Amino acid sequence: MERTLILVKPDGVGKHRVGSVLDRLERAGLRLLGVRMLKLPQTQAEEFYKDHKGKPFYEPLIRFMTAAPIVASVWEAPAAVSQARSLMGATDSLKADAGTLRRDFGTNNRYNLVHGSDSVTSAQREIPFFFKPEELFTYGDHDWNAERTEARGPSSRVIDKI
Ligand code: IDP
Ligand code: MG
Repeated sequence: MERTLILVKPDGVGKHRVGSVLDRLERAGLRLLGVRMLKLPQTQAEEFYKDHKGKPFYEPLIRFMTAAPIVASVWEAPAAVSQARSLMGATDSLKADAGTLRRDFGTNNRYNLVHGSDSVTSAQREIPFFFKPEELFTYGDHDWNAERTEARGPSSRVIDKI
């Protein structure tokens, strides 16, 4: 199993597309392990994007990412990193394939709606920026129905209808 970090960037929050991002990941079968909204502090943004320091787009990228709240989330699937990157599309929203999040809701190569870890190693570095281990959940799809599952046992009450 792989884990990946997905950020709905400030433009995605401002465009009311948080639900669209989470919805596409959920529908594709990735499992949500944790989610939170925050305003990215300057120092954290600089550290997060430190590999891009010195590039012409670095300073405006930091200004963009710290300008308004983001929504951070962690997802799990057998190939979570590449699956999420496919759903996102190419960095430049204008060049991303039709049907991808960036093409459908992004603006250009800076304001591109979402961040997704580009490798398992990146995900392992990025996830702790936003989540403590105990803030990520391990659960089964049917855990919510524990009462019904127990009811199937020989000595349990059967609750089919309320
Ligand atoms: P990625 O988000 O698709 O992995 P990166 O190359 O890691 O793309 O760049 C990080 C972020 O920096 C992009 O998501 C985008 O917001 C911004 N960015 C990348 N290239 C450019 C550019 O050429 N102009 C403006 N912003 C850029
Ligand atoms: Mg990247």
